[in-house]
Amino acid sequence: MCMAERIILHIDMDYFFAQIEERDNPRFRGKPVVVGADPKNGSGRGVVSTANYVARKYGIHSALPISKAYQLCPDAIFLPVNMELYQKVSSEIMEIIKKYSSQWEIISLDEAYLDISFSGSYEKAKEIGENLKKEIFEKEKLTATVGVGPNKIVAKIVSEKAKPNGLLVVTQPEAEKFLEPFDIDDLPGVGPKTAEKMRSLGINKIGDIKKLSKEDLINIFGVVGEDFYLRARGIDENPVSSEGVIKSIGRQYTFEKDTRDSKTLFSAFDEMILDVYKELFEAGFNFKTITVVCRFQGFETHTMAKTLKKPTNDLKILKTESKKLLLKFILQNQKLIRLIGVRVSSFS
Ligand code: TTP
Ligand code: MG
Ligand code: MG
Repeated sequence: MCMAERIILHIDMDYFFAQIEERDNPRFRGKPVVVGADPKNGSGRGVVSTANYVARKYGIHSALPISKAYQLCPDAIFLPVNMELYQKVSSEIMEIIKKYSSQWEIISLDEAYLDISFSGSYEKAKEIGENLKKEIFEKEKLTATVGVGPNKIVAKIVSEKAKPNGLLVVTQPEAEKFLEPFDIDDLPGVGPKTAEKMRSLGINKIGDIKKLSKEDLINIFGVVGEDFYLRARGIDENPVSSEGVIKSIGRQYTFEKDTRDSKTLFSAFDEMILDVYKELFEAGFNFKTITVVCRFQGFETHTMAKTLKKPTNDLKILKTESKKLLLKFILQNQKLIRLIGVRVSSFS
């Protein structure tokens, strides 16, 4: 293998929140489990965080309104989000993952990349993946899926396709052909808007992107057009890097009933601010940017951000600045409020 070639491993835990609940409550096994907002016999608001694979057979998935999930399977086991527990399990898993390479990058609570180019061959890389899965299972009694590929983009799509409890290796020469049949939505960077535009141009599969020249892609999609050109060919030079591991910390809350009651709004907001602060404190971060999101009746959603002159971890500043932003929303828009959220970012 040429020295410049890389081997990247992507790992993602299977139905993470729900799998932890199943592990801790063996009586849930084999039954549909949904973690998320309270369904309140179908009138609940908020969304599904995740569902186990049994529940997914009913069409239940992350981000689905919880009321819809209840309609699809009223007999499912509905559980609240026990974030503290999931965070604890996540950090234990990440400690295991980090042992497998000095070059790691944590993407979310249940997902990470490892640069394992040092393995020198895809056979060795596969062994590393097997050992990693085995160690996580032995220590945490949880399954994960591993994808191995020549770069981050390919490794991520490989692991998505190998779910659940899978391990799949796609080598550099296989990568381009491997990607061709998958939907354009599977390609990182292609969001719903871009996907719609691509479909209107007859581009449905990743392989179809190759029908357009680099110039065409840049003309249509701007600078990211060049990324699409490369990614469709299985090329991605992004390094695995632990810098900027967690990009933001935030909370949001959907009200029982759309409201403009300031007591309701601000007490929920205070609670979220405290949660954010706690997580920030535990992570040992300073933030510079505060973002507040406000969703009004009819799903009209706005965000406002404030960037401070200096990074801080001061709760008072967080409280004052985020409340100023929320107040602006309330004053600018007379509509009832459905959801509010607060997020801090630009960490140092
Ligand atoms: P994912 O890895 O996207 O999903 P998953 O682990 O539940 O299932 P899969 O087997 O397909 O990987 O997300 C990890 C966790 O993040 C998930 O268990 C719950 C949480 N999550 C949300 O709370 N809301 C969301 O919209 C998504 C996508 C995830
Ligand atoms: Mg997962
Ligand atoms: Mg994930």
